[in-house]
Amino acid sequence: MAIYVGFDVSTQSLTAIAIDVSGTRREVVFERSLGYDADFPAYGTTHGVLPREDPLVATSSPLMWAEALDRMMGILGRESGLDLAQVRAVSGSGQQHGSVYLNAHARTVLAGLDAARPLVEQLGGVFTRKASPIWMDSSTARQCEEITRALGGAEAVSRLTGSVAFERFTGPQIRKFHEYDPASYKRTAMIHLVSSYGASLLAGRHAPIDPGDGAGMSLMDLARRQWSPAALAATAPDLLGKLPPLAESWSVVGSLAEYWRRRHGLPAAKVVAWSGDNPCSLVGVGLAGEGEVAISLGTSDTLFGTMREARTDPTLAASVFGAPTGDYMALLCFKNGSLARERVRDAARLDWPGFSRALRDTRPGNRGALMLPWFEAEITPNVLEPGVRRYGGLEPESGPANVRAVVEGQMMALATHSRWMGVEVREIRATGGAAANAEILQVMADVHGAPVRRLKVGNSACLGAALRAYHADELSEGRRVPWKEIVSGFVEPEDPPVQPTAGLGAMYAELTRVYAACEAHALGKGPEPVPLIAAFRTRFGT
Ligand code: XUL
Repeated sequence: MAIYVGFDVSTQSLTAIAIDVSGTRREVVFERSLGYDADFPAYGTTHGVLPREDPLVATSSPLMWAEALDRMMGILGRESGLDLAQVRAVSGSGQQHGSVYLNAHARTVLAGLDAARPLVEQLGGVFTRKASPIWMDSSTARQCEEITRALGGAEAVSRLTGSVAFERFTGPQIRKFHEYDPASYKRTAMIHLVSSYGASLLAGRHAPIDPGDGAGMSLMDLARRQWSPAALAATAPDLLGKLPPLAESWSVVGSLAEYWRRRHGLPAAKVVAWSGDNPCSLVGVGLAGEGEVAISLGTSDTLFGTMREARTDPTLAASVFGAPTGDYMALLCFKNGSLARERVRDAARLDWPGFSRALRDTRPGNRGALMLPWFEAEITPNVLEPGVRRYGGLEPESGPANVRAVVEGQMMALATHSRWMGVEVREIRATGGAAANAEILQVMADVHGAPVRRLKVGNSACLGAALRAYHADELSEGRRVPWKEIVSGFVEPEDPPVQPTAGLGAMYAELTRVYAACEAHALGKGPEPVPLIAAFRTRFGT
């Protein structure tokens, strides 16, 4: 019997999944989530974000993440019913880009954690910055410009690091920190990502960053998988000495620190390097090759797929990260995911069944009524001034039409911005909370003209982390198990797939063109789309 545990420190919750891979048995034997807002109310978060005045700023609490990890370990140790002695390795996934700032004292504290006292009581003095900027932050536009200029322009940054310097990426955030609080920056001995911070807590020592998450910092040379001296110099002084080393995603960082063994009864299992949530999801959805893409409908909506080589997006919207398999992955991130669907649902005074009903009762194509759902500043495309844009006569009061407009808009944005990958989408694997909604998946299948398969395990990032622990454990014992075999039995899609509705292909192809024109207009890059919408209505009926 061999048990592997994956953790996921995500935006709104911390999840743990344990898998059992004994012989032919392949089973998820434990799954549990703790929501920050409800389970850790003392931190005062809303959807996992600390109170804020500036809507462009988004931070969370690294102490809260540690407390959540400690509580989850307690649950694993006392309530899970697992045979803990069989836990061979653990790994994790972290919301990407978020950063944790530690002083020189942290090294000693991590190495000497006292099992008699809760983790949070011991970590109080290790942070040089109490609030961690997270991926929802868009407050670093100026820093992005400065870094971009220093590195020779947006195309150059994209070629070097895999993405342009996005506001949420860690490098621009570090530059801002250095600018606003140089004294605290100076006292910072180590800057971790959420992922490497999680691994460090588990191993009781500073853990490395993997190329999956490292690529989301605007600091890593993507092709070489090394810190880029030019990018470091363009960001902040003395940065190299404050970063953990980069190490392959399957590196064994150490074993579970004594704290976890004594306090919660866990064994000396291997701690495998953590990675970002999207790289972990790539494994957790079992993506085998080019042509298969996954869409994750979570707090953010993301679309991602594997690439053998490090191609970058000529339109500069997408990011390319190292994949934890050693390949590369392309990713598109839309900040207005579940939060936008919730806002529309609330405005229409519906519950989720009512939201689904509205999708069933409205007509595909929405009679040319379109929404650019930018409730929050958007990442794809880059929109710093939030505000929903409506076209084709859609009004905020239009009720069910807004429901169809938000979902169709999201799906068309995914289709438009992933075109550069040149991948003919044969199948979509759907994951994340909103993938439970069959009506949303139907719109996904219709807009993309491809079958959609929902995966049995909703939290693909967390499952991916557990599978990575399994893979790394085997590798460290000298067994190179192919990825197909690692994921088999865990990532089987639920049957039957959601098939695209016959006869809608031409309509959605046209509507997606209209949507792209609306987007260009809203960004001040294109003419009024009114004639296009009129032509669409003439051709496809009103
Ligand atoms: C990806 C991104 C988000 C976060 C949180 O670039 O910003 O998907 O990883 O899920």
